[in-house]
Parts: sequence; structure tokens; C-alpha cells
Amino acid sequence: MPKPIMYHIPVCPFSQRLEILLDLKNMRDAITFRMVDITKPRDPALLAKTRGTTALPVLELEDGRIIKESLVILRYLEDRYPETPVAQADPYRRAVENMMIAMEGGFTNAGYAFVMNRDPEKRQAFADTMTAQYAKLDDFLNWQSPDGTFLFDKPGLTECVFTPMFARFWFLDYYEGYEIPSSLPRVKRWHDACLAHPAARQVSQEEIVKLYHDYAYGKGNGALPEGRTRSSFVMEPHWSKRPWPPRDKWGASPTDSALGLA
Ligand code: GAZ
Repeated sequence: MPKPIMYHIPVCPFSQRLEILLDLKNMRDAITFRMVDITKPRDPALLAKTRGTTALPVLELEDGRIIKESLVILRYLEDRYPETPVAQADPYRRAVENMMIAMEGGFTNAGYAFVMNRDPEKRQAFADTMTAQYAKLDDFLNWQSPDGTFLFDKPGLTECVFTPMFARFWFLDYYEGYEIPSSLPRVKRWHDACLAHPAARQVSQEEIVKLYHDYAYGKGNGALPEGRTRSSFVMEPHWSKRPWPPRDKWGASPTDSALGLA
């Protein structure tokens, strides 16, 4: 039986959204996952399928039709495999879920802009922007689920969307010393439960801190900090064989060999 193919980058948070959904549905085997190495030029055959765009994940259906954008793929998979629903069925509850999902862009941007900032004088402003994003989520949870842990009784579509970002933001803890303020206990409870859930274990803190090292030097998506020849995103040497990077991100980047990349 042919299966849909997911072209993905294993460490990409947008791809992890779909892995969490499939794990919650117990349906990982319904999809064939094909890994793409973003540090190498993109396969022209895949580029033709995506009409020249390079962002992943991309889902190719059995008949060759293409779906892009993680939130669109997420809802497609939910509709296509309805046996174990993850999204809310009731229209108002579905709307509540989607109101919270609508906050993901601002939240994601705040965290990435914060870790990529290279001006120590602006650090506090980035931290404040991050806290304002957590405060919005905290307020929403206090409105819709004040006594619960998740938005509804168990992890749903909203948790699929945000959990991968909570995992990436381990880099804020490590490189910025930033944690959710204790004045926001509701979002902290949600955050901790999302990360502790068995369906969210595709990446570890150690993997994120090592692979995303170059983001702390302002370089995303495989770009190189000055003086370096290999991205922290390369697949070899494997991250588990590299040392933990220094936490202080404000000087020049450590060398390839200091990072275990040589
Ligand atoms: N909106 C798309 C989706 O599917 O939701 C975003 C997909 C995406 O950006 N994928 C990245 C990609 O394939 C990998 S993960 N890049 C390779 C390429 O050649 O395009 C990127 C950001 C960002 C936050 C995170 C990431 C990231 O900005 O982790 O900006 C580019 C990329 C806040």
C-alpha cells in the first residue's frame, strides 16, 4: 500500500508538530518520513514538487498532490485520520483551540528573535517581549481552563502546535538564562506538562542546545557564524558526541573544533 510521504527536517519544530499529532493518534506508521538535510543543496525533484519553495515540512499524497505549511498539514491529517480525534469536535471548543493556535506566530517570533539578538543592551527588551507572550497564553488559559493542565482534558491540537516551540526555547534557558516568570503559574503548568508528555519526546534538551548553537550567534537555518566552516546543524558528528557549548553567547563563536564539529 502506498503511503503519504512527509519530507521533513527531524529537528524542525514545524515538523515535530506533525509527529506529535501522529503519536497522539497512534498513527505514525500511516506516513513515510523522509529526512532532508538543509545544510546541503535541495534535490531538484523535490524543488519542482514544491514549486521552488524550500520550507519544510511538505506532505506528498499517494497520487503526488502536495500540501505545505505545518498547520495546514496538521488539520489535513486530523481530517483524514478521524478514528482517534485530537482536535475538538464541538464548534465552539474548536474555535477556542483555534484562538489559542492563532497566537503561535507571535510567540515563535519572540523566542527566536530573543535567542538571535546580538546586542546585550537590547537583551532585557527581548526578555520583556517574551514574557508578554507568555502572559497572553497565561491569560487565555486562565479564561478557558483555569483549573486544568492542558487547554482541554488531554493534549489536543493546541498542544501539538506549541510543544515543539517550548522544546526549542530550551535554548533561551541555556543561552539567555531565561525562564517563565513565577508570576505566570498557569502557563508554566501547561508548558511543563506539554514537555513531560510521552508524545513530545522526539527531541531532547541536549540535542536542541547543541544543534541550535548558531542561532545564539544570530545565524539561523544552517548559516555560519564568522570563523566557522561547519554549521551546528550538521548531522555528523552526531550531537551526542559533541561537548555542551559554552553558555555565554556574547563573545565570538567558539571554533568548529571547540564545538566538536571538526
Ligand atoms: N510556516 C512554515 C510551516 O510549515 O509552518 C515554516 C516552515 C519552516 O520555516 N521550515 C524551515 C525550513 O524548512 C525549517 S524549521 N527551512 C529550510 C529552508 O530551506 O527553507 C525558522 C524561522 C523562525 C523560527 C523557526 C524557524 C525554524 O522564525 O526552525 O524563520 C525562518 C525553521 C521565527
